[in-house]
Amino acid sequence: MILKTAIITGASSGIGAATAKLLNKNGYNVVLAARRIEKLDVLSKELDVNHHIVQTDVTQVADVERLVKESIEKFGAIDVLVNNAGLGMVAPMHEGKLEDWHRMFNVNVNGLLSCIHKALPHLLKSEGTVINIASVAAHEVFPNTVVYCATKHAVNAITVGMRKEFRDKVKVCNISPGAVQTEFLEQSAVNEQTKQMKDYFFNNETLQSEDIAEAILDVLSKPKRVAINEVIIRPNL
Ligand code: NJP
Repeated sequence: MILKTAIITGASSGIGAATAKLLNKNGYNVVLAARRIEKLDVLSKELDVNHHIVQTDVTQVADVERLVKESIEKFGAIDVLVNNAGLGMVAPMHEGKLEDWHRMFNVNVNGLLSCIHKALPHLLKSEGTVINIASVAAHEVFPNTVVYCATKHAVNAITVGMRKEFRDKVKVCNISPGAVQTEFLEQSAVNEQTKQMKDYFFNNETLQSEDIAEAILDVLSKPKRVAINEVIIRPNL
């Protein structure tokens, strides 16, 4: 039997790692992409043989080209691209660093676009699926995360536009989580706003990475005639 192949960016922690495990357990070849190779090596011990690691910084086009090339060389096709690599910095705009704003756009938007651009010919061939990990911040704008919200609004626009252009050729879905207990807030500056958000994330029964991975598997498990284009998952609080 030919297994389907999924590239997962940001597979070294959180939602990406949980997705890699769940898809692999459910019969997918998984290609793990992230910068922290040591974390990918640890994750690989929990997977069956049908996986491949490509150290990838999604902001580097050459890395993304290599990711796609090695996925094809190893597994022959790309059926699923999970654009999950992303980060968010929490701060009011007057305290924000310009380099952080640019970094969020470079990873969350430009990196995602590089992955789509390089994988698209293969996804068209396989009639595959693109899953963009957007956010509730793709649909609402919150203070203290204004630039992050802008990046995720851009992701939403890309998903909506791709759905209109590709229709029956490539399925496209936004998975838009609320608060998920991951390393997400570790990147952020130490400030009052980050502290408040951490308190909310970790002192409540917010989402687990596995909840998001299950939603991704559910989207991928539908018959060809069914395209789920948007899933919003919030903590039940
Ligand atoms: O966070 P975390 P999540 N090139 O920090 C990777 C969205 N989201 O799982 O390169 C390649 O555990 C990084 O890998 P590494 C969020 O916006 C979350 O929560 O090794 N990869 C790591 O694997 C994001 O799009 C919440 O450092 C790069 C991964 O990204 C997605 O969920 C809420 C990279 C981040 O894993 C996964 O985040 C929401 C690069 N240049 C949306 N830079 C939430 N947690 O509450 C980073 O609405 N990565």
